[in-house]
This record gives sequence, structure tokens and C-alpha cells, in this order.
Amino acid sequence: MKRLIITLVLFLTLMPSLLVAKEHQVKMLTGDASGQTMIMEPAFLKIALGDTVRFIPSDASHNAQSLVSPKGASAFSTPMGKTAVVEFKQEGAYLYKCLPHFALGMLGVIQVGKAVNIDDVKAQWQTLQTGVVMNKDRVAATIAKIEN
Ligand SMILES: [Cu+2]
Repeated sequence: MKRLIITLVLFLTLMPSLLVAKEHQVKMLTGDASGQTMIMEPAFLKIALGDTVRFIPSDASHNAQSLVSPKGASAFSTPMGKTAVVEFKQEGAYLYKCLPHFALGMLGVIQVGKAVNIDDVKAQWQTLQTGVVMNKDRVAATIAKIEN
């Protein structure tokens, strides 16, 4: 009986963190208050496995689509200029872009749990960065925030 009660208490204590997925927000902004342009806000976001992210464009010209994802994760692409929610079901780091503003450095990172693919993201950025002409340092700084 005592063991049953302990099990029950443990279950009830851990249950909220296991079952309740959180929703996070990323704003896709043409400009922010500090004068930065074509920016994901926040550019780096750490979430838990199973959490969702609501991508909110400031106007019709932005979307979010995955560039580098962990192995086994499905790619995502939100509709242009529309708010959309993406669920992250695979652990690891996701590098994503706004399709029209990739060259302007409109990229972001979502880390889901442990960044199991950190080396792959950093290696692929070395190739991808040749296509980014603006805000390249900002993207590099965002990628540098990925850690295990
Ligand atoms: Cu954009």
C-alpha cells in the first residue's frame, strides 16, 4: 500500500512536465525596436521534446522553413505571411529560414532537448553561409548558442 502511494505521488508530481507540452512563440519581424532587420525573435529558442512553436509573421513576406533538422525529423514549412504552429517531435537542433529573406540572414535555431546533431548543424552552416550576404555574424552567433 505504501509503495502504491509513493508511486502515485511520484506519478502526480512528474505528470505535468511529462504530459503538458508548452507552446512557444517566434515572431518573424521585418524590423525590431532596436533597429535590427529581418530577424526571428527570439533567434535562438530552447524547448522541450513535444513542445510547439507558434510562428507569427509581422507581415505577408515571412515564413519559417527548416534547413537543417535532426535525423528522422520531418521538414517543416509554414505558409507565407500566415501564423502557423509546428510541433517538434524529434530531439536535436533545427536551423530554419524565412524563404524570401534567407540571403538577408533571416534564420533561427530551435533546440529541442539535447542538441544531438550539433556537429551536423555547424558543418552545414559552413556551406549554407555562402548564400547569406547580410547579418551573417548574427546567424553565426545564434548557432553558437547551441549547446549540449
Ligand atoms: Cu522574412
